[in-house]
This record gives sequence, C-alpha cells and structure tokens, in this order.
Amino acid sequence: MKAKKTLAGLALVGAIALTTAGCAGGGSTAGGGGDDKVITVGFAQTGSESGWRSANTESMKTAFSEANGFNLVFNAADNKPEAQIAAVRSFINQGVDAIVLAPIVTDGWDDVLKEAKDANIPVILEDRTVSASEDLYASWVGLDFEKEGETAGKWVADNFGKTPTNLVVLEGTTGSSAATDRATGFNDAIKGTDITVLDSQTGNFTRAEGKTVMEGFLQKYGSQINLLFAHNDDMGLGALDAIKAAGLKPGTDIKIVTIDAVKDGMTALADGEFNYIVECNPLLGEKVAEVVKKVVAGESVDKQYIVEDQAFDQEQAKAALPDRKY
Ligand code: GYE
Repeated sequence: MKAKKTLAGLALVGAIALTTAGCAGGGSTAGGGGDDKVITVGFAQTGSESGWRSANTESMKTAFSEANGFNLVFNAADNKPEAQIAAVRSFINQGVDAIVLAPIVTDGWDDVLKEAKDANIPVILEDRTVSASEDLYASWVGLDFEKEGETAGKWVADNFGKTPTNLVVLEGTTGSSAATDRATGFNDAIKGTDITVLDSQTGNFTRAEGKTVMEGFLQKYGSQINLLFAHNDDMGLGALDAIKAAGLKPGTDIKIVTIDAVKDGMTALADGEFNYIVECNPLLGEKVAEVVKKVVAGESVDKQYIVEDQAFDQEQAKAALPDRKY
C-alpha cells in the first residue's frame, strides 16, 4: 500500500485525544460496553532490531497503559515472520478486543487477518504495511517510506549526481515495506545521475549486520566507495566501525546518508561522521491508541494516518540534538 495523504500536527491531535480518553477510562470492567471498559489489545511488534524500534515500543507501551484504559498484551517476534503470525493467532485465541500489528514483512498476512475478521477482532496496523486486502484491517498509522527514500536520493543526487560517484547500499529487512519503498523512492531520485550503485545488500536494520555487510563491501571495493546509503541509522552506525577499521574516515572519505534520526544517528551526524539523515518518526503510540479506542467503540476512522517526517544535515542535527526525545 502506498501512502495517499498526510496528516500534519498528528502528535498534538493524538495527545489531546488520549488525555480525554485517559480521564474516561476508570479501569472498570462494568458491563454495557461503555467508555470505561478496559480494552485488551494484543500488540505484535517486529522485534528489537534498532533504536527506532526501541523508541516505537516505548511509545506504544506508554500510550497503551492501564491509566489510559488498556490491558496490553505485548509480543516481539525477533524479526521472524512465522513467529509474528503465531503471535497474532494467539491473540485471536485469547479473544482480545483489538490487535495492533507492526508487520515485519508485507506478504503472508491474508489467512491470519481473515481469521481475525471472522472472530470479529479488528486489526490496526502501525509502522509498516501489508499487501493483504484493505478490508482485512481497520486502519494503518505509519510513515511514507517511499518519500523518505526519495528525500535521501534527492540529497544524494543534488550533492553528488554531477560527478562520477560510487555508492553502496545497506538495505533494511528484505520483504518489509520500509525497505522496499525506501529503495523505490531512492532509486527513482538518483535515476539519470552520474551515481553508480556498486552493491546493495540487506543488513536487516541491525548494527551488527550493517557492520558485517560493510566489511564485505570494503574488502571487495576498498576506497572505490564514495558514498553509503543505509536504510536506517543503526546499519549506518555499524558501518562506521567497519569504515574506521579499514583506515577510512566516515563522513569524509565515505559520505553517509541514513534514515530514522534517532539520537545515536543524530549524534554521528552532529559529529561529522554522517552527512544527512531523513527522519522517520517512531512516536506513533498516541495516535494508534486513539484509533484503537475509536474502532473498538464502533466509530469511523480513516483508512490511513501518515505522520510527517523532516530531514537533517550536520548543522541542523547540532541544533536539534539537545531537544531530541528519542
Ligand atoms: O526505520 C528501522 C526499524 O519500519 C520504520 O524499522 C521502521 C524501520 C526503521 O527497524 O530502524
């Protein structure tokens, strides 16, 4: 699914709605399906692969608190699609009121989403998307990954597109909408420039794999590499170690562009080791909780809510870092 529209000021909207909901939720389980019934939510998280993911999990746990009227059943699937499908199936068997799913990969959801629908349990997607039919879930709260990739690609094209430049790419988890859409946006933006993609491999959004794959790139191409695009900060941070170990200077000998803008990434950018970061906002919890409350109450919601992202160069990172919340 591709993002179709943007909702600005989302954090504020979500914050207001949550405060109101928090007041109404007294934690009582009194019958009648009124506002004060505790809502049991099963949340199937991808795993804990990155700083973005940690911030997202924390945001979700804060929003789905008891004080806000929720009973949260949390599962992190260690980035194993089969384990995540099993977690959703177990939420269905437990008879939760709603399921929130951050799908690791796009494909393979049709059967279990149909099972949830047959059991009358609404599913709300957060973060990534699925290829299953839209009528199998109530809503999606997420980011425009293709636009993130395009923003990164435009910066690369503007700064390096007119001289022969060799690029390597660390891709996110294969089959995830975050990786697929970022690649599409980026590749479209660098089309027709003087940039050559020497290599592109997955580092699964983790620091450890980012480092290993970058070591391989360096062994193979050495100082031919001018530029690295990493689909997230963590892989870029792992690559820093590999680049330094090879005797090269990150940010200077090899320019680095990443996505996420978590604190460690922003610190590397402010320190001159990264060159540009496109933000991906992980603080989706309040909006997701607001949507879940509405869906469970039978109120109508939009099919998708897209959170806006910005981008940072080194100077902008220095200015933004002191107030960065994650
Ligand atoms: O960029 C990465 C995480 O799906 C947007 O997943 C998310 C991505 C994020 O592991 O750091």
